Amino acid sequence: MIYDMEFETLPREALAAIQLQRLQATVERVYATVPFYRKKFLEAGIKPSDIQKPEDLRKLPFTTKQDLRDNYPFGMFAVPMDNVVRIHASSGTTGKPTVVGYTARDINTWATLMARSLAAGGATRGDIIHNAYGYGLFTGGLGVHYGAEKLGASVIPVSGGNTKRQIVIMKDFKPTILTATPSYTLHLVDVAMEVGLDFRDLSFKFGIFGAEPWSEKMREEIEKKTNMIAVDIYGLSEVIGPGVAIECHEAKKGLHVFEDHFIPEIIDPDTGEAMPHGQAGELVFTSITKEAFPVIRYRTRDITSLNPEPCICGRSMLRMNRVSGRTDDMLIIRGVNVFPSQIESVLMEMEEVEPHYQLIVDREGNLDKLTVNVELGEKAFTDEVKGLQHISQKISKNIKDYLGVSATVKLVEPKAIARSEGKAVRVIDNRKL
Ligand code: DLL
Repeated sequence: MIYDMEFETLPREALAAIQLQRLQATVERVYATVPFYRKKFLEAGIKPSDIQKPEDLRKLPFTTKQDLRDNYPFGMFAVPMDNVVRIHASSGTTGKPTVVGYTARDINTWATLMARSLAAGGATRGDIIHNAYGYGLFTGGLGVHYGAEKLGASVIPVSGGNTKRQIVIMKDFKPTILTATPSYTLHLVDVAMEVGLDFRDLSFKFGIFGAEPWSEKMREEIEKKTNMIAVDIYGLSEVIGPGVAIECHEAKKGLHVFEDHFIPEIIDPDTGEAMPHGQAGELVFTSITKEAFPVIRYRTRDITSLNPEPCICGRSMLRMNRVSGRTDDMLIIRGVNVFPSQIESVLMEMEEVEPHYQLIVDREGNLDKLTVNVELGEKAFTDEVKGLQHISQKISKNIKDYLGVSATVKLVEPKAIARSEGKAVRVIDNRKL
């Protein structure tokens, strides 16, 4: 029995009461212990005692990634270092990494949340979990690891990389759950094939995939190639790591947010105004139980919407829809806004190409130029009549028709695009150099 599970089906009013009480305690604590928050609250004219009802959350100022950078490395911690037992960091492609800390109680909270996540994703104590998320400063590996142990499952701490050896382990240890990024999963499938193994013949039942954006089409592709049920898991280091939200394997339709620990909001990224349920905007989180590194109204830059509809699984927690991209990932190509995930959806409609792609953006004179590199699949080689030029023209036309942006499509040989052991690198924006 996983402790805390009773929060998942609470009536909404009961949940709101718990949230308010935990929020008040958190606000009081950060005001007393983190100079950054005290200063921000004073500037906004807010005292902890002003938080009297759930809507009062909106009176609090936002926290941004830049605020965390300004307080690098430990300036946002709300406890003395004596009480910090673990440190993680997110690699950040620009600037300094974001550093987060955990007390012993935070580690226990996180393990419980991950046990609940794995259970929602289909895992039980009888399962063997092949954990191919990277171990180290990244939160994926250790986050899943502690959750799996708390659940009572057997965890194989294989981490990312050494892919051929992973295939041997999968064959011999017969794991039933795979945890990895969706892009690394596709790489595992390819490498298995190279050594003459069909992934569908392995013993997996469920895959718990996240840490990067992926599309519904990508889910179909992975399920088809692996014969497992694929669920989406979401999280970020600043909020705790994985275990912020997950799909239930029953519905696979939106990710239940663990609202007894994190309060989600959706805002208009330009104005900061609250957006109604159902409308897409920037996801904001407030943590209400963390000790070492609480965050108040943290702007994630992830774009999604919230769905309050009841779910067939019986959980009363709000669902967030699949993250479609990040505000800072959005490419503006000659004035048109494009997310890599939208290009992915177009590519995944085409049988002739594989779900391995990279977007290259350059500036030629004053004009933006988008090049889509995509790998050819086997089907492209058997389809002699139409030829490669026809395929690239068709992709260009679909991108133009669906997204309104012109792109040069370059078909590259199978395996030409570098594989990642963790998060895939989908965009190379040379304009930023
Ligand atoms: O990626 C934590 C994690 C590990 C989540 C394992 C799921 C599984 P960070 O490295 O801090 O933490 O990166 C967080 O990754 O703000 C999103 O932009 C993106 N991301 C994470 N999960 C998803 C997902 C981990 N399911 C950043 N769909 C987040 C889309 C995701 N994007």
